[in-house]
Formats: sequence, C-alpha cells, structure tokens
Amino acid sequence: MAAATVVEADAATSDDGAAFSDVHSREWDESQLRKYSFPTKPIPRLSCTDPRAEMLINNEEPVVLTDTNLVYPALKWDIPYLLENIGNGDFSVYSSENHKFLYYDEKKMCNFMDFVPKSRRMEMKFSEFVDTMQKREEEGGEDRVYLQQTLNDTVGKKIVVDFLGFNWNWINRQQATLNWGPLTSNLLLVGMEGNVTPAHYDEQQNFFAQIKGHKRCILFPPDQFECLYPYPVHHPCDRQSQVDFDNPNYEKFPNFKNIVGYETVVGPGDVLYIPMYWWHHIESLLNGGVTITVNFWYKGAPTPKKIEYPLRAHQKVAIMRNIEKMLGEALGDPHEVNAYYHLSSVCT
Ligand SMILES: O=C(O)CCC(=O)C(=O)O
Repeated sequence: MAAATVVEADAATSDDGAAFSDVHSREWDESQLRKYSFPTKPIPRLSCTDPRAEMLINNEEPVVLTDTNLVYPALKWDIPYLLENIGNGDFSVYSSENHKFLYYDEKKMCNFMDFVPKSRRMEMKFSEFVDTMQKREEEGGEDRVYLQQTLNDTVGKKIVVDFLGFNWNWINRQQATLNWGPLTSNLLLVGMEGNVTPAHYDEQQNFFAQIKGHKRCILFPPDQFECLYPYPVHHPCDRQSQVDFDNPNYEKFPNFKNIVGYETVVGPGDVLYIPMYWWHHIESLLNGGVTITVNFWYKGAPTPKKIEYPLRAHQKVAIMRNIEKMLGEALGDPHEVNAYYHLSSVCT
C-alpha cells in the first residue's frame, strides 16, 4: 500500500508532543466532518524548522506546517475586507446543485459530447458572488457556489500590499532547495461551509495556505491510483476519481475497498504541502462558516537525467498518462483508447 515514510503523529512518544500531535487546540469537532467508509491516518503537524518536516517534503510526502507565516498579512481577510479591497475584476464562480464541485476541463468537453457537467462556471464580480452566496445560504437548499480564481493584477492596492508581505523568503528558499520550477499561480478559493472538492491529483507541487475557516484534507499517495479509478486522460474529468465517496459503487470500483487516506484539518495560518500526483479530497467543515484559502502551485523539479529503478508510483502515473495521450493521437479518436488500453495497476 502507501510507501509513505512513517512519522507517527503520536504525542505520547514525541518529545515535541504539542506541535506533533493531531489533537491540537481544536476549534472544530468531529460532527463537522463528513462520514466516509475508509480508514485514515493523521498527516503530521510540524514546525517548518523541524528537520522531520524537511525530510517529508524532500521525500514528497504531505505535512502540515504550523508556523511558516506564509500568508500572515492575509489572516485578516474576511468577506467585508475582500469586498472592499479585492477590486473590480471578474471571478470564476462554480455553482453546484449539491455539495460536490467535481472539476472538469472545458477544453476537453469536445472529446465527450455526451458529458454533462455537474457544476457550472460563471464569471461575476466579487460583490455578485457574495450576494449569491448569501442567497444560497438563506435558501438553505443544497445549491452552492465556490469562488476559485487565480490572483491577478485586477486586485486592489491593499491586497497587493498583503501579497507582497507573504513570506516569500521562506517559500522561495523551499523552491530553490527542492529544485522546483517556477510558481505558476496562486489560486484564491472562497467557499461555503460544507463545500467539497472531490478527490483528484494535480501535476504540480502545492503549498496550500489556509486563511479563514477550517478545511479537512484527505490525501492518498500516487500508489493508490488503482483504488481511485481516475477518468480517462481525454475525458473532461481527467485526474479526478470516478468514485463517489458519499456512495461508493463497489461493484464498479472494487479496489476502493482497499483505500487508506492521510488526513488533517487545516485552520488559519496552517500550510499543507500537497505533493505533486498525490490525490486530495478537500472539504470546508460543516457549520464552519466561509473558508478562504490561497494555494501556491509550482512546476515540479525536472526529470532526473539518470532514471533509477524501481520507478516511483508517480513516475509510473506520468508514463501511463503519456501512453494514453499517444494512443489517443495514434487512434485518432479518444473513445477508442479505452478499448485498447486498460488502465493497469500501479498498486503493489
Ligand atoms: O480547497 C479546495 O477546495 C481545492 C483545492 C485544490 O484542489 C488544490 O489546491 O489543488
């Protein structure tokens, strides 16, 4: 199963129990977490100066860093502050008929003409988003919205000042030490309580900085690929799991029975390292109010010149993705790919 380095979150045996324990002074309780069928282990919470944190990041394993001050100036952000200062740009807002916001790539919709997205993207001003969110809250129905917008130069002066005050020294040092490529974007996420981003993986490294409210993050290593049944590469939902965590279809997805997650709840000031190719399911806690997050997406380190065997699970995933893409091109029709290419196992 997971080839993760075991750094047990066991306060009793740790010399630095408070920082290392998953049971930190909680501002939330179990009743705010959705219920799922699979077991999880805690993701370690560590100081960014702890050598164990460095070891985990080097090894591309998740860790919550509690004291990076990465987005310190943004910890004052809330809806009134953003309303006043975020500027008059357009924001991508997703609307869903339930709590799940399954991502889809609009550019791939032409490959699967029958595909009907379960959420829909709209462009609106920040004030319109806030009105819509309040309306949905008042209605108390299942309909929800989720703002997900890359920070850009339309933001107001105060947001620029906050952004410049981020701990770039720390994050630039990480980028250099880890030999990562450039920062590609900072996604701002403003969500309603209970919103869920279903399990998917990204092809980028991610420092996920929580600003307001709490989010539960459940991660799965790349070697659990076989248990999560991703959509085909040409499908709009490429990189997303086909399994509905609320109601798993074990007949269709039998290996999902073997899944084991790593989980944590992040709050304001925490930074979760989500390694490239690690699956992540993220939920804003139930009855936890609005959540605000900014992530930092980086291109991964270049492929090493000397390939070492056995290949790591994420390298196998990358190879399989390339084969699937090449087959699509060779066969001239993405629908034909699945008939010839069964997504094979990387689980051991
Ligand atoms: O916070 C979320 O809802 C999703 C964020 C995410 O998937 C990411 O940062 O890669």
